[in-house]
Amino acid sequence: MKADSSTIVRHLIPNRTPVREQASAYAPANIALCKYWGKRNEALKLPLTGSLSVSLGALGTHMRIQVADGDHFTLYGKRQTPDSPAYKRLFEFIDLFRESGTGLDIESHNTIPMGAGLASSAGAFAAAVLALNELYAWDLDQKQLSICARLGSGSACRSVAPGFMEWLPGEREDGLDSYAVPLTLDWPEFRIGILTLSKKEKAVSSGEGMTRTLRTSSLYASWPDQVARDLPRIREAVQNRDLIQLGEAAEQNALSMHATMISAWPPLLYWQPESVQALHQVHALRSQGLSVYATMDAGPNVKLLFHRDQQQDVTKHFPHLTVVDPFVGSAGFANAETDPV
Ligand code: 2P0
Repeated sequence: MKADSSTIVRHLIPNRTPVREQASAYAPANIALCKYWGKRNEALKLPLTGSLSVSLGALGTHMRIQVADGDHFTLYGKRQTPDSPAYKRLFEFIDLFRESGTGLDIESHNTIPMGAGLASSAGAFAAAVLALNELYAWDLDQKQLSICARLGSGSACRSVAPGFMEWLPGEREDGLDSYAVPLTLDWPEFRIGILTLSKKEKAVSSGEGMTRTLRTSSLYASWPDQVARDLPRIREAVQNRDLIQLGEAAEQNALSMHATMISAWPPLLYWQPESVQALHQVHALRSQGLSVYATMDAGPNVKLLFHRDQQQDVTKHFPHLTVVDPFVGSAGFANAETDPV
């Protein structure tokens, strides 16, 4: 039998009736240092390659799920209508886990803007799974939580724990070996700077973008080799807290991903003039001796990687930078708060 999301979920969760009245959870967004771009199975969100990310500390999703009469979804304090894309996508996901007839009132607040290439869906689906795990008292382990979150959005599997996470792509058709594992270490000096150049919803979603790239870009054939080269370099750099090795590999990996996007048809040119300008500025700063590197996702915004002792110099050149300590602000999120019945 061909595996689908609902059979995977049935395999993972012990019950489909809530045990508590409500539960809340927080999950940070994450930024990939080695990117996930391309799926081997679209329905199960199984990637063609591994990827490696770092969480975004206090930038993520707070979600509260409460048993209710009927379904409701409030996002940023605004009630979403059942025909809105955000409502449909969330409840389609929730439906995988619940008995039909259980109404849920879901309140979500993202601390990062949606749809701006900052992967807000990763924190959202991870927070949903963490909250459901409490509401239904499933007691899933981190690997199972990661698999469940992946079914909402691939990158969400890297948001069920803070810090550096590596997504093992797996080989199985049912995807039960495709999940993220933490690289258990901290790196107190490591900082991410987010240069928000546009908060506009992107025209082509990541999911659609990767499908298009896979189908139409001849450069995509080189992507798995690029990842095979970059992923071990990035993993090793994280383990050795080597910013230069990490920055060089991460920047090349991001630009290689964009090369495959740009060569897709119709082209996926997420870059804006401001994005290119920021990249040039990063290169100019490096030539002046500053260790600062750039990465970009499926959007125009540029993220900078640097050490905290260079923060002042970096923000002098990028005054609107949002600086994130990946290890601050997400403490305790793995233990979601709950209200017992
Ligand atoms: C990443 N991105 O590794 C890559 C880099 C965007 C560019 O993961 O289709 O929203 O839901 O699995 O997780 C964004 O992709 O896509 C993403 P789906 P998702 O962060």
